[in-house]
Parts: sequence; C-alpha cells; structure tokens
Amino acid sequence: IPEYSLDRDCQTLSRHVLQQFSDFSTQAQDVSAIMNRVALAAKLVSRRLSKAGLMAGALGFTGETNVQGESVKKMDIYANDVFISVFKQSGLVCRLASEEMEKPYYIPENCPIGRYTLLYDPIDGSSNVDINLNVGSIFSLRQQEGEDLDGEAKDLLTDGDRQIGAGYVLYGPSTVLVYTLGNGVHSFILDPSLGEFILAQENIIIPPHGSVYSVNEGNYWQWDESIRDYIRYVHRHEGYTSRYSGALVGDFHRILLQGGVFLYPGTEKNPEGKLRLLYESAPLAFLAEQAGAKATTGFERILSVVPDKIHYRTPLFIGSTEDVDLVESFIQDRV
Ligand code: AHM
Ligand code: MG
Repeated sequence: IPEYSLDRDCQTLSRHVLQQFSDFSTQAQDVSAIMNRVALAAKLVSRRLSKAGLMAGALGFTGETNVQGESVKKMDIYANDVFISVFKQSGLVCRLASEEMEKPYYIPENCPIGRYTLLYDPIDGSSNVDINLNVGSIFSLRQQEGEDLDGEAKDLLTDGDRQIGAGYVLYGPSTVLVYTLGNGVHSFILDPSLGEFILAQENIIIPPHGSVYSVNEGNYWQWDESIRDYIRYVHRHEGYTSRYSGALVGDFHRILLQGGVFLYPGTEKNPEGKLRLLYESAPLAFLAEQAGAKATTGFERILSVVPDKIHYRTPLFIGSTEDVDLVESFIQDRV
C-alpha cells in the first residue's frame, strides 16, 4: 500500500510535464505525449529487468557486435525495441537514434508529420545487467529541423543547446525518472502498484562541491598526465571518496543528489574516451546545467560541442561546478 506522506500531493509525471508549459499549445501536448511514451518504455524495461533472472533467454549476450564494436546483450536489444515499439504508434516522433543502431530508425508512418527525434541509450551500463546491479536508460529530445532528405540525419549534428528535453531512468532498488525541459530538473519514483511515476523532488540543485570522484582508475596508465595529476591530488587531500559503479546513470544520479564529479577522460587507445555525445553526454550535460552544475570536455562546454557523426564520442567531466573547475584547471595547465 503506498503510504505517501500527507504533505505530498502525489503529483504524477504527466501532470507535471503539462505544468511545465504555460499554455496548452501543440508543443505542450506533443511533449507531454512523448514524455508519457518515455515513461511507458521505462515501465516495460523496469518490469523485464526485475524478472530477468527468472526468465529463460532474458540475460547474456546475443553473439552480435554493435556499431560501437561492443558485444550486444539481449537486454540491450529488448530495451532498444521497446523504445521503437512505444514510439511507433505515437505519431510524433519521426526518427529514433540509439547506441544500438548504426543509423537512425525511421518511422515512415510518422514522417513527415512527426516533428521530433528521440535519441537514446536503451541500457546504459550493460555490464551490470547480468549481475543484477543498477543500469539506466538515457534520452534526449530534439525538434526536427529541416528535412532529412538523404536519410543520413545530418541535421542532428548540431550542438546540445538544441535539445528541448532530456533525462534518464535509473533502474535501481526503485525505478527513478529524472527529466528536464529546460526549466529545472525533476525526479519521479515509479510506484509499481500504481504503475505511475510520482514526483519525488522538484528543481534539484547539485551542491557546488562534493566529496565523490567517480572514474575508472583501471585506465590510469592510459590517461594523459594531467588526469593522473588530478587523481594524485585527490589521493593526497583529505575529504575525497571514490565511487564507480560501471553505469553512468547511477554514478551521475549520486552526483546529482550529493555533488562530486564524474570523469571519463580520453585514453591512449581512445583519445575521445568512451561516452557518446548525442545520447549519453549531452542529455546529462543538459540536466547538470539545469541543476546549476557543469559538464565539459576539459576544454569546452559539452552542450557547445558539434559532432561530426551520430556516434561521436568525447571526454566527459561532469558534476559540481567547483570540482569540474578543478579537473579543468589540471587539464588546461598542461597545455
Ligand atoms: P554502455 O552504454 O555500452 O553500457 O557504455 C557506457 C558505460 C557507462 O555507463 C559507464 O560509465 C561506462 O560505460 C563504463 O565504462 P568502463 O567499463 O570503461 O569504465
Ligand atoms: Mg551507454
């Protein structure tokens, strides 16, 4: 039985999204319909994850390799297809672009009237999936700009300030949805008995400094000396603590609520790092800035980066302003 505290008015996600708009314009209606669809995808993925260990054929690898050169998990495909199927009938989204698909997926029946493109990472932190640890989904919403005549989606290769909405779903002990439409960052918790996302926190602000630094230190010898200098700095100063879960959504969520910094620098083998701009770094950067914090490549605001391909990667430093500034000062001092 849900026992909400009496001072909470059980605001649902759909009502909250509508209230982000001052009118009932077409855009307000479209975006709330899209957010409802994202929430439906989240519920479907959440339900599957909660039972995956009991189901035959839900976990493990498919044997395929995706466009990123990574082994594909069955759950990656399931979640990728869930987003496609919930948006197929939406009439709103004309294209979907995801980590798991080399080229965007076109929904011909929604084109050209579909006025939006959804970019997403269906399962972020896939290495956690088979061992029942937290994973996430990340999404970014863009307005269709001009026509995509050659089907190459070149119009998506623009900066992150063009996002009209972004967010993620964290599948943890509870399923949490965090979103922004450019007017603050808000979080919702799925009440499985109601099948509704209920408001948990509005206008979240990331503290200017936090004790956590979150990075895969296994890459230490592959980093640039400036990043090693920063890590040596936190090792030598009191008050820092390390947390790294292998799922960006979970690591970012901790920082959203408690402050700190997440780092995925370039390495010798992959100078651009691992994380993809359009459906991983840019949506989280939009959330970070809306929560009063920062996201950079070390040199440039993540939201200003213009990619040259859909699966473009960039180093990512994101979190509390003072902590990101400190990382940046190490990087820029070396140049
Ligand atoms: P994925 O979307 O294929 O799971 O890759 C992204 C994930 C992030 O969630 C996480 O921060 C990072 O990759 C972990 O990578 P590594 O194992 O190199 O530290
Ligand atoms: Mg990912």
